[in-house]
Amino acid sequence: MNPTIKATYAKYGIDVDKAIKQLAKAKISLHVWQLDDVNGFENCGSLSGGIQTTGSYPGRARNFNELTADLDEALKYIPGKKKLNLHAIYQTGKVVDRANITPKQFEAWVSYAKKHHLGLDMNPTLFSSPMLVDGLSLSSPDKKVRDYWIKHCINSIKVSEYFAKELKQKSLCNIWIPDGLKDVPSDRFGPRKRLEDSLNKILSYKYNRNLVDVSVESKVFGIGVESYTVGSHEFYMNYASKHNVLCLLDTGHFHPTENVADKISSMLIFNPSLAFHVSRPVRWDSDHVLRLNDDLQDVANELVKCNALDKAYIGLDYFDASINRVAALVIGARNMEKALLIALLTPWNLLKEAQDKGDFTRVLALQEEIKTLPWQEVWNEYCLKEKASSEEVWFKKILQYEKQILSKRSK
Ligand code: RNT
Ligand code: ZN
Repeated sequence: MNPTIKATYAKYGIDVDKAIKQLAKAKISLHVWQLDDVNGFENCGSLSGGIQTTGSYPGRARNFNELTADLDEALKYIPGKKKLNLHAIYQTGKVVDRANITPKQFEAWVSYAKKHHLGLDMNPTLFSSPMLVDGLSLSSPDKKVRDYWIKHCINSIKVSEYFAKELKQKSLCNIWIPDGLKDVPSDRFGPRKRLEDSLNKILSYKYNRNLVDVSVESKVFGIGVESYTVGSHEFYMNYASKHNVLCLLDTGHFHPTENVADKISSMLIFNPSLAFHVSRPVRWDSDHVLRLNDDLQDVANELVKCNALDKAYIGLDYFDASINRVAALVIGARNMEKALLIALLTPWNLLKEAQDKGDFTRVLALQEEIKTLPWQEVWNEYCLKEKASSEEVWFKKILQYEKQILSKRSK
């Protein structure tokens, strides 16, 4: 590491080597669904549940072999510790009904994860299914529908336990349901009461809490479900603290002017941990690729300031079908890492001290001053150490991959 860069940061009390070490330990869970437009391997028809991918860039991964080939490529360019975030629709081998998934359908993923030293996280898939009746799953008025999804969720938690045991690291099982209504509801209480009851039934399966954390993901609205979302933030925040599960904050699931980063410190005062789907909403929950923008930086800053890097689950969640999907995964993941690095290179002690002294002029001056510190030099060093290519190199390599592999795939 260039000694002048180190000295520049040392003036602010920042140890660059320590920052790099901390970053190398932070786990990012890469969402496999960016690579295939959330299709999965079940052939379950079009995407439903109020989410949508837009674009028709060639080269979508159509099966396990193609998807893992794309992952092989992406992983080369993403520094740091990684997990893969799976959905139940990525079951492999002979497809079984979603309610009946077992570890067997995920063995191929475990082998892949072992080979690449990855962890695995799990998500039951409660969308893109004929059992999503009138847009409702766990909150459906029909007991058969609820029971079907309860079974699916319990089996997904079991798959998570299997991941954790095999890979010797904790696995997150995150429950997101699309349930909601297009127009003004006659009854808001009933569906929420049924959702509470379904979740209680899921949690009556006593999973090993040393292996698995269960999280619940709230949302504000979806396409076609604009007026009411059963699993709102208030619903899950209360449910999670009462039942000792984690809240998952998807950064695209709040009102557009709400600051999601501001929620982190409050959540961590009352909860042992927290989970994330880091996304980028553009005017709505559009799931654009992460940019290194102020919103992302704010989230990374709060995670570092709250000392939460080793306890929070950081998963990515976006899906852009209008550009090279492998590049999309790499760009977003590298931006997440960059934001964390910048946060780790920030003199929070000095900033907090100035705030507590009421010296707000100093706070503002310092906040602006640190923006021009040479974090890119540290980033290059980090990528070198991690054997992840530099900015100029990775993009060229992905273009070659596109030419040789992706462009040959038919739609
Ligand atoms: C949808 C949620 C959910 C999905 C993925 C595929 O709005 O964000 O997390 O995006 O699980
Ligand atoms: Zn999400």
